[in-house]
Amino acid sequence: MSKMKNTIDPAVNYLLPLAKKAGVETVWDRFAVMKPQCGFGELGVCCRICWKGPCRIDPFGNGPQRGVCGADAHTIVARNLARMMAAGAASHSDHGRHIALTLLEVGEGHAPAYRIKDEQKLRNIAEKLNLAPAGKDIRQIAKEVAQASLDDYSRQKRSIPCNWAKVTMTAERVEKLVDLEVMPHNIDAVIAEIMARTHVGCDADAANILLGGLKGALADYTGMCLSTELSDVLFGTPEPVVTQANLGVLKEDAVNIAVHGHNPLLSEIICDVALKMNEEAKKAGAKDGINIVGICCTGNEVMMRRGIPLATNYLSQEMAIVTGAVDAMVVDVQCIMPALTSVAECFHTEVITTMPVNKITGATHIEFREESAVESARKIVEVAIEAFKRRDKRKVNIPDYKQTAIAGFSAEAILAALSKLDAKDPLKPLIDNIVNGNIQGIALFAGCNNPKAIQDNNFITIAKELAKNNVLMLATGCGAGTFAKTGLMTQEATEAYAGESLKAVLTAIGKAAGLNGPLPLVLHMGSCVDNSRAVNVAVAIANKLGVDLDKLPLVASAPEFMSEKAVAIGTWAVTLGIPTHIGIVPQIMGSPVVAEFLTEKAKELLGGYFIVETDPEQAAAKLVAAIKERRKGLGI
Ligand code: XCC
Ligand code: SF4
Repeated sequence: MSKMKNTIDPAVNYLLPLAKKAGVETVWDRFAVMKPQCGFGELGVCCRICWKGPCRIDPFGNGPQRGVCGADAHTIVARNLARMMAAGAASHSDHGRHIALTLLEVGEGHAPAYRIKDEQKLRNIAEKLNLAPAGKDIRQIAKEVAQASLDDYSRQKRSIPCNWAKVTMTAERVEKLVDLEVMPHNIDAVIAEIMARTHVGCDADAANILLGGLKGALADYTGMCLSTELSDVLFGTPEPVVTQANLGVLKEDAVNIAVHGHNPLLSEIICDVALKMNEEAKKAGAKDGINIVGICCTGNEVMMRRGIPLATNYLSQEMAIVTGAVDAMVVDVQCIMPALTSVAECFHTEVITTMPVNKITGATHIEFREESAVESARKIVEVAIEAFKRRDKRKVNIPDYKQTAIAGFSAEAILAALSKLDAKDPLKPLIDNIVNGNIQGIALFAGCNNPKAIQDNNFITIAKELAKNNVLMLATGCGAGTFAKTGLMTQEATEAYAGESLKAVLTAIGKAAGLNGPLPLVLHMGSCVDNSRAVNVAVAIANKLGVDLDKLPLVASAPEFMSEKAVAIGTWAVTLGIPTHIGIVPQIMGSPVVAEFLTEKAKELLGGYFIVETDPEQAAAKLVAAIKERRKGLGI
């Protein structure tokens, strides 16, 4: 297999031959032997929902057109898809629940490892949630905000929308979604409802199942909003920070601890504890003490708030271990390849699982509990130091690749930068420049990597094209990881790739904000749950213009997506009215009804729609066209 087929990441290309030599099997090896992948599965027409099956529909029309129960391709495809949305919503909202419960504990005076770091933000949230915070004690506010968030998991009245969904959208959007009966009232109930209605012999109408799915996607959105906002309260609202990305951030003379997964509850404490254990690392022979690096979205979380360097994104997580320099890889939830422990067998690396519901055979399990967070973190760092002592120097190969990355662009940080241009009306300079065409539109890049695409290539190709077309770009998740690794989150990238008018605007904002040059070409907004930050910005613009989100020159792209969470995110983006590109063929093509619903009917109903395009250049052209269409609609 030629190198260029797998990835454009130079660090990965450096390590792949070494992995091969060491007999390490990687995601790309497993993908290669998996091909050809099952055609029925690819089309979404395989049903395993009951044990009369598995049933599969013949896409060519010669074989069976219905499952044993009589379900047709449309029912089967829609059910499979809705269940993916439910799983995505479950993942994000479970993460949110942990954060909300921790905030409640803090309010109640338990959980000594945590505190309220951003009081102002907590007050702002309380205001937004109509909790009348004025004059209340901050701990009382914390309790009330946590409770209002937890109510979104327990409310039984179907007519009352989730708090976080209601207060974070435009009024017009809320009304539309209530009318369509897709506004969630209770995250958990909506997820359960999807599972129930897709049980054998229930909802068989594809469009109706999909509407259920949209509600699930909005439940995902709700969980995501509260995750992000409450994390900022506990750990601080991100501000621009200069750091580095790619595997070259590992240090030969340090105890390297990689934090991987999604939830900042543990990684934040590990960072605190590690600072205090530097001396112990040095005593063990690590001249440079402890070096924490991030992978996937836990990495994004600590990068945004602390400037911790990002080692790599999803598809190359195994490669971090192949460097031979990672002493411990600490994982929490989501996007952790079960393969990690097999790779670690060839090295000294300790893979440490921390969550009772996320264990991996072969890993060391050190359970994390909020009430004893510091002890768990301590134990983890001790295990890492012990592992460092066993490190085999001959196996260490740290690729000499890393890039500068400016991260930390929360909605608040973007507004703060803009307020340097217009203190009274910070959004005005941004809106003026959108209206006059200096900025043609805004694109949000989100989502994962997938071996079906060359790693990072779709992101980079599309972004460079959009930059040329003067589109302002935001990124989250592993997409943000891509841009950080490839140097597109730098001022130099703005100089090199931005169209003239975009460059002028980014320079004006950057200079006013004291950056001595332009803002970076792509603004890092955080982890997957932080996609809600981009919605915050979009809603602020929409409210100011007095239009709904489906009128804005705003697009989203998940060019290398793979996870159920990404399915949920993409779907809520569409539901909020955003044209959303996906660069991997979705497993729905076996049903023309479902495909048409998501790409055309959705546009009529919601204003947003999916654009499926695997060719990155074509995708960029389609995104630019979608932006142009929106501008035309606004008469600008
Ligand atoms: Fe996972 Fe968030 Fe996807 Fe990356 S991007 S592979 S979901 S870590 Ni959200
Ligand atoms: Fe087959 Fe119907 Fe059972 Fe699905 S639910 S496996 S289509 S019999």
